[in-house]
Amino acid sequence: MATKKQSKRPLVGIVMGSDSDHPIMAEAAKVLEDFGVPHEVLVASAHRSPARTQKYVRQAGKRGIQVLIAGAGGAAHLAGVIAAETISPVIGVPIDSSALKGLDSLLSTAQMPGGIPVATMAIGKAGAKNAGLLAVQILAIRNSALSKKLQQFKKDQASAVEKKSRKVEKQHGKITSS
Ligand code: RP5
Repeated sequence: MATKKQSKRPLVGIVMGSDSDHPIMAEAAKVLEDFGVPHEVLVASAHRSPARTQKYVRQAGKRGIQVLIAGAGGAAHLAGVIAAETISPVIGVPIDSSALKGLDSLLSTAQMPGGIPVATMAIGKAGAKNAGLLAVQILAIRNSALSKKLQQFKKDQASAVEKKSRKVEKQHGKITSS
């Protein structure tokens, strides 16, 4: 069922409700690639292919998947349906694919009843990127190499802000406290 072939056993499963979600969910896959985390990517819909979704999630844990990322738009039940079938952490990404621009997906993904947690990210690409990062952070709890990579990522991100600030300061004059 997995669509992405990798040499190592995948640790993260990225599921999306439709191939139209792929340009957004590719952001999560990119983060995992950057951190060298083996993962798989597939389309399975909570509404259009419920049996496929259930089958995938039930087998995922047995195959070594430790974290699941689910992206869906509209009446977005995918993350919740996946969370109902697993004890692994589930990260939900609301996709802005409907007339309501993702507010519907955000609420459908976040407003889970007590007992079935879904870690819900921001709407769209930022949410997908953060889903990838959160998956890395979860795996890093027991993986010191990943932990070091995350620390370096934070440092690089902070340096990038300083670099951008220097450009802006050049135009407007350097502030004394930076
Ligand atoms: C949702 O419906 C999918 O996750 C997607 O965001 C949205 C639209 O799907 P398509 O009609 O583009 O396949 O289930």
